[in-house]
Amino acid sequence: EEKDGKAVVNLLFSLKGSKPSSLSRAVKVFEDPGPTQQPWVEPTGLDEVTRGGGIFQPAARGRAIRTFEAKIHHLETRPTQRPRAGAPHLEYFVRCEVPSRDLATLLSSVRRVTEDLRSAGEDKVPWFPRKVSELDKCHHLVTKFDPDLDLDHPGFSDQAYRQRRKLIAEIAFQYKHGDPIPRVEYTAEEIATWKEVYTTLKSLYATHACREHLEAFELLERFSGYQEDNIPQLEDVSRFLKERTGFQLRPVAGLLSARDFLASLAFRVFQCTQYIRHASSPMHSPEPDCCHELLGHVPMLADRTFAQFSQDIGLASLGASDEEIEKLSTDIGLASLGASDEEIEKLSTLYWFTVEFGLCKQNGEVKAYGAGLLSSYGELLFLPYAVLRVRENLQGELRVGPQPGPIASWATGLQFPGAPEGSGDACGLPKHSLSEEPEIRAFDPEAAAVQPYQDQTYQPVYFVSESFSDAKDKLRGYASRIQRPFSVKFDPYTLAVDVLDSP
Ligand code: HBI
Ligand code: NLE
Ligand code: FE
Repeated sequence: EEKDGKAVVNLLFSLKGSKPSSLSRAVKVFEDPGPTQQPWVEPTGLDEVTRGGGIFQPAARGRAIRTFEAKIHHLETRPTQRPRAGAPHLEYFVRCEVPSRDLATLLSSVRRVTEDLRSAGEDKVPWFPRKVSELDKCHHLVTKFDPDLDLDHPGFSDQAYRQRRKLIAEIAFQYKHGDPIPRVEYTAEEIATWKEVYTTLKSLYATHACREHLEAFELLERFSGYQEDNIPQLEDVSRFLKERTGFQLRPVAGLLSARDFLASLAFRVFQCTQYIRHASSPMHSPEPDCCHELLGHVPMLADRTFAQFSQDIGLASLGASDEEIEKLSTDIGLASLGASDEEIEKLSTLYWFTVEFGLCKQNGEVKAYGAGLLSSYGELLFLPYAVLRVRENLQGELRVGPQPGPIASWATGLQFPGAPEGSGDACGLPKHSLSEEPEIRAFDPEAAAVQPYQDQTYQPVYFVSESFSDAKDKLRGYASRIQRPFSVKFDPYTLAVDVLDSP
């Protein structure tokens, strides 16, 4: 970016070698860190940022690079995304402002002490939101499950319900980033549906929900209007989340395209429906509704690790190309070089098996952390019928049908809380006469990303992680293997995404 003889550049690099001599050469480029007035605020991923210690003390921000009269706007270190053996494991990200005439000199000096230098890239990438307010343009709805169009929707022949949905959708259509989210006055019937869902789910959470969900749920009951007789207002809940993890809500009229939905996660924005499911099917809804968002997603988004995990999926999705983006890009004259079409599909699938239907181990028990499970008491009640199977050991042999395979070592000894009475099998789970028992596999992003899934009714397959942070680490590994001609970096100060050309 250039303005008034000043250039603002984003630089991402690692230092050549890791010996002190090269460190001291680098210091000569970014000279003399000193005190700054700006407080040190954690960049994304608090847990993985190495602070202090190196040459870029937090205090260096805001100070001049003396040699070039440059100002450092932002500076941080983070682990290298694709570490190579023997190469440095830390990357440096710097945004600085220099007089335009010094830019070339600065870049060549920095190049001397760094490798993989990447700088700001503006025009080689397809359009995607670069700052949080541009989410106003991410509003492409998918008509699947629309009560006006889908004959199977439980509200299809209920005119009053469809009218109500239109009214509430209007809030989302009018909404602009930064507006307070308008409150909805819910009807007695809507509150009765909420009460049915809320009380049943609450009775299941103690045994079925993961610890993080239980903890946040308690806070939401205390501070954000979570009660059986009250549907919480999105504005109140959004404020709660902002304080916990920086996530915020924005209202959305229905099922969004995977692209727009994932893109918003990159900015720690969760697109949240405000209407409620039809009164005739409280136990399960194939489409998101406020029960799903408020009871399933919101408590999880209040957890730091989970919030980071969700944002990582979002960041990985930015710039992936599909036909729609292709066309749009051609229309406005941009070359489209994004990741392949398939990547968005794979990331949505990954999202599905983690954020929506993920299981994790806690104290030797399997617990639900997926929002789609935590908001459907029908599916939660059914979960203990799932059978643990090992695919990895089958070595090409394909088994079809409901008979359980050998019990994996990680699976033995795990107990499902509240498993229904029945003849227990080797891993403590009851066999059931259901024709198709769901199965549970160890979480592996490569496998989960291509696993066919079900969005009409209960899942035939679930993936269980060792823990959240394990799922997060595995996902990060997966995302770093996606080929993109650029990399993205979230700036938590401006809620914007910086785009950097690859070397
Ligand atoms: N849209 N409103 C909304 N809510 C979701 O949970 C949602 C979505 N669109 C796509 C989606 N979830 C996922 O199934 C993935 O495709 C990302
Ligand atoms: N099946 C979930 C529920 O009934 O709450 C909603 C899933 C939305 C993807
Ligand atoms: Fe969801």
